[in-house]
Amino acid sequence: MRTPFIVGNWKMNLTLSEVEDFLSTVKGRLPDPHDVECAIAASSIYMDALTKFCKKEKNLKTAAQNCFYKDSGAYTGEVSPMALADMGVKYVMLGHSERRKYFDESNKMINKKVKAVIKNNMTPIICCDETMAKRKTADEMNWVVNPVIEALKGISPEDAKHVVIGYEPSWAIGTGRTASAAEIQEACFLIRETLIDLYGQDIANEIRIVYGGSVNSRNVAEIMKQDDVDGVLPGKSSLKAEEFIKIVNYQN
Ligand code: G2H
Repeated sequence: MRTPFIVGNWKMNLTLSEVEDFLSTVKGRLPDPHDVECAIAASSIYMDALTKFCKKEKNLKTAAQNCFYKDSGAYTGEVSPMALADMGVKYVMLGHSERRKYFDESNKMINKKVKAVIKNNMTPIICCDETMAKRKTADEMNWVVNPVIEALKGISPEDAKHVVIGYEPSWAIGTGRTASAAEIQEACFLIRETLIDLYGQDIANEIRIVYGGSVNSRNVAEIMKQDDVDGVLPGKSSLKAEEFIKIVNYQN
């Protein structure tokens, strides 16, 4: 079945020495990867430090927070998916609500990035945003599933079964206001139903859906109990190594 997946999203935080402190604190204190798969999504400037650490510490995987959809060329300031893969990066987060909000990333662009990440043998963590306004007004099936449908356009069933979907209601991000376990399950169930429509039950059963939005060591266990929730994406609470260790060891 689906292995629980916990990805700390550091966003644009930490200095190199803080990254080194974090990694030395978590060393040897992460769960067995068969019980819980753990990853850190760091800024590209820390990919080298992180991938080197992860080669020794098999319980931690490296994730990038974004990348471009071309492998190389005259795209000043962008990060190549081919270069990330070459460094040993395993996952790339795409379409985080902060990318959509501050950098105008569209579903169309995210779809191109999903294809580029898969082409480079990495796994996309496709984030779909949901605003409170949309939840209140729009047709129930649209408020969270459209970004999933758009991001997966042209992705084969064989490739789709490896992707991770991140459900992140923007009203719960960095606000301290976590969605309730029932709200999270409701959205993740709708995402699963959409995946069934797109790819059939067997493939949909393999795809992991993770929740992000003010996750911490106190609420993680309840969120993880939900049927269609396969993991979490803690942001702020992943910055402190001791708190991250507690979150990933939620089963103990
Ligand atoms: C959502 C989450 C990390 P936070 O962005 O993906 O952030 O846990 O700080 O709400």
